[in-house]
Amino acid sequence: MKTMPVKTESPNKNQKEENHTDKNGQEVKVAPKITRFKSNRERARTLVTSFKKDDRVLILIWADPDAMASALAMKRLIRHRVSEVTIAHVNEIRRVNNVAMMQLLKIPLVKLRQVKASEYNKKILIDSQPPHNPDFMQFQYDVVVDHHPLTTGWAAPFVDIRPEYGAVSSIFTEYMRSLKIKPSVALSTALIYGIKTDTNNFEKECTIQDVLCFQYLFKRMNRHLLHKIEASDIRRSELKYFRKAFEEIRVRKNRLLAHVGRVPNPDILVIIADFLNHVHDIGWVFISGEYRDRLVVIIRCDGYRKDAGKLAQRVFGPLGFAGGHREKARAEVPLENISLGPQGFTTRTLLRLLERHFRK
Ligand SMILES: [Mn+2]
Repeated sequence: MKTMPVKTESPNKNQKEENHTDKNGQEVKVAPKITRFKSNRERARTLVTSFKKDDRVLILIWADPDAMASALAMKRLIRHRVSEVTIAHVNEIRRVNNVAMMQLLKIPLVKLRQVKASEYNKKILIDSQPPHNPDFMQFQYDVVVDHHPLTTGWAAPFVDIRPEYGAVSSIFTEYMRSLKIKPSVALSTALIYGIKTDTNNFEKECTIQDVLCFQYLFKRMNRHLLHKIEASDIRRSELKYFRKAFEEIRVRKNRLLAHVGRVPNPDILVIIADFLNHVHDIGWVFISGEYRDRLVVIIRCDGYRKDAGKLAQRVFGPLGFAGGHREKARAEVPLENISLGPQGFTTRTLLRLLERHFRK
C-alpha cells in the first residue's frame, strides 16, 4: 500500500526564491526543473558522480517499503564514493510488515529527530517531494527521486520524478542496472517488496518497467525472506481481537458480522475481515471496531452480483465516510452520529444498521 505522506499547504520558507509573484501579487509556484538525459545510463552516472569523497549524505524518507528499499539502493549506489550515508525517516514505523522488513533485511534507519542534520552537507529526498511533509520542507535537497505527481514551489539540482512508475524501487533498480551494479539478496528482496506493495501486486497502475524490474530482481531475491515479511502482519498482542471476533460472530443468511470493540489500530479489523472472508457459503463479511472517536467498519464480499462499496455508501454514507470497490469497502463514522443505547455499540447495533438495508 502506498502510504501517502501528509500534504501541507504551508509555504516553503527556504525555497521561496523558486517562486515569483504575478501581476496581481499572487504567488506563482514554479515546478522544479527536471533535467532530461540521453539515456538511463547517463542519468544514473550524473546522479552518482555528483557525490564526492568528503560528502556526508543524509537520505530522508517517509518509511514505507518502497521508500526504505529505494533509500537502501541509493546508499548502495554512493556508499563507496562518500564519507557517510545515513537514512533518516520522519514517520513512526507502525505496520508490523515494515518493522519485519527493516529487521530481516537489516535496513539501517534512524529517526530524523535523532540526527544532526547540519552535520550533513548533502541531502536526498526519496519517494516524496518537499511539500509532502513539514519535516521535508526544512531542507534544500541535492537529489529528489519520486513517483508521486509533480508538486511546485521547490527545486533541486537533480530531480527525477516519474509519476507513471508504480514504485520508486523500479527507478532505483534501473539506476543499478544501467551502472551494472548487482543488488545483493537483501537489497533485491527489499526492492521487490517495494514494487509489490506500491503496485498492490500489480493490481494498481504501473508501467512495463515495473514488471521488467520485478522480473530482474526476482532471480536475485530470497523468497523465504519475502514471504516472512509479507506474512508478518499481526502483532502477538493483537491475537486477542481474533478471540473477541470469534465470540461475537453472528451469521444471518449468508452474512457474517462481528463487532470487535475498541482497537488500538483499525488494521487488525482488516486482517480479521480478510480471514473470515475465506469462509465457504459466506457472501458478506462485516467487521467493526471502535478506533478513537470513530466506528470503523470493514466490509468484504466476493463482488459477484454484489457491491461492497455501494452498500457501504448506502448504509454509512449518511453518517460519515464510506467507500470502496465491489469486493472491499470501509466506513468510518463518528460514534456521536450513531444513536447508542447504554451498552454502546455492539454486534447487535451493527446487525440492526445493516438489516434495514438488506430488507430493501
Ligand atoms: Mn512509493
